[in-house]
Amino acid sequence: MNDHTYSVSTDILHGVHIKNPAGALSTPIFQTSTFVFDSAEQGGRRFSGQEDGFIYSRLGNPTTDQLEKKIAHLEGGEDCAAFSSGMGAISGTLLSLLRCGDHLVADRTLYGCTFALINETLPKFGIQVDSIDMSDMELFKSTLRPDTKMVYFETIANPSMKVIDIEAVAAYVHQVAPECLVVVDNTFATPLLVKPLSLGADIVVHSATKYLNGHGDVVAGFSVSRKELMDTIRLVGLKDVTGAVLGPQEAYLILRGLKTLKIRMDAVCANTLKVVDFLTKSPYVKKVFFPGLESNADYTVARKELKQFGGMVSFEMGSFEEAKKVLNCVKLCTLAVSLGDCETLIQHPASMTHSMCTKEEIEAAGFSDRLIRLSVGLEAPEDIITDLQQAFEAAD
Ligand code: LCS
Repeated sequence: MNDHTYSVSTDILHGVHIKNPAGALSTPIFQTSTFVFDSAEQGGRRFSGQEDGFIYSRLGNPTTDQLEKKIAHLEGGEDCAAFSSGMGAISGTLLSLLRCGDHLVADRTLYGCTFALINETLPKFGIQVDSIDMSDMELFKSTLRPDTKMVYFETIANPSMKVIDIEAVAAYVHQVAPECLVVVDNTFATPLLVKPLSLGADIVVHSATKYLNGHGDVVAGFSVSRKELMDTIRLVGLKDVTGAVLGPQEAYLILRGLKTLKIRMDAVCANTLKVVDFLTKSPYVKKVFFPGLESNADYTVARKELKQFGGMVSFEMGSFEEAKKVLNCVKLCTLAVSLGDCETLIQHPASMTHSMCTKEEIEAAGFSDRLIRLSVGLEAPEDIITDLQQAFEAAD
């Protein structure tokens, strides 16, 4: 770690001091599954933790290790574990720290697979789940129990973009339920918009498939927290339960993608404001979901919590058929799930990313089958807007 306090752009590049073999500027890809010991004694010392050093790539790899240090630094955590997907990070984290009989409170607006993990899989293992609207602080306070073990939500929720007050939730949880861990999925915001750990969260998880990598060529995830929790997450959730280890090639690509995170996020946030302005004025659009809109119920929280409002926007058309037609009529926006890539991606949550949720669960999560989700990319914003306008007209 460096002694200087750098601005974010510099910090991403230089905040963690890394010395590569042979003076290489970029991190080499250590494409190896295992590491050679000098002696049987050394192998024993490494396994017992008496000596630092690599053993086997499911337990650690130099390329991945550098990436983990960078992400821990960016999120302000003591340690980070890299996983082979966001779902790997989320399931590895939750399954490391919860056990049969534990009580979990989760927000009801979550990425579809996370929603399914929490509401369908965890109860099969005897974990009691309350899925509620955590924006309602009174409801949250009456749902949290002194013995609740975990609270889970997304900084900017997928796909309704709601923003929960991390600081208020964490302060209340730590006062009322001392053993309870506050886990926040920071995928949509990235540490550039908010650092949940600095607001009192205990663990941050990420799908690095999105903005952190940013180039649509990697599936990856992270869990970041204090050392003591990360030891458990790494040794149980990553090593034993999921084995969902990130490969060194992917780690290299994320290290490369991270170098431009700040300029990508700034450009995407600026483009999104223009696209949102167009959407709010469009007669074809019935409702826009974006944290930076004053009409948004969470606007005050979003202004307080987020440095910028992000690159994700959802909007409702008049009907399901119209929404589908818009998706079939776009020419520049790319019809694909995922988000946070250089290209603008457009998708239909009810039939795609959240298709595992029932109609009632979708309604409870605050959206409908009329909703379209846009991940604004790095194209010129006027081109994105022209494309949406022609798709709206063609779908009418
Ligand atoms: N957390 C959030 C907020 C997500 O949006 C996703 C994936 C995940 C976790 C899981 O990450 P993965 O395992 O895919 O790396 N979200 C997707 C989406 O909205 N479209 O496609 C995937």
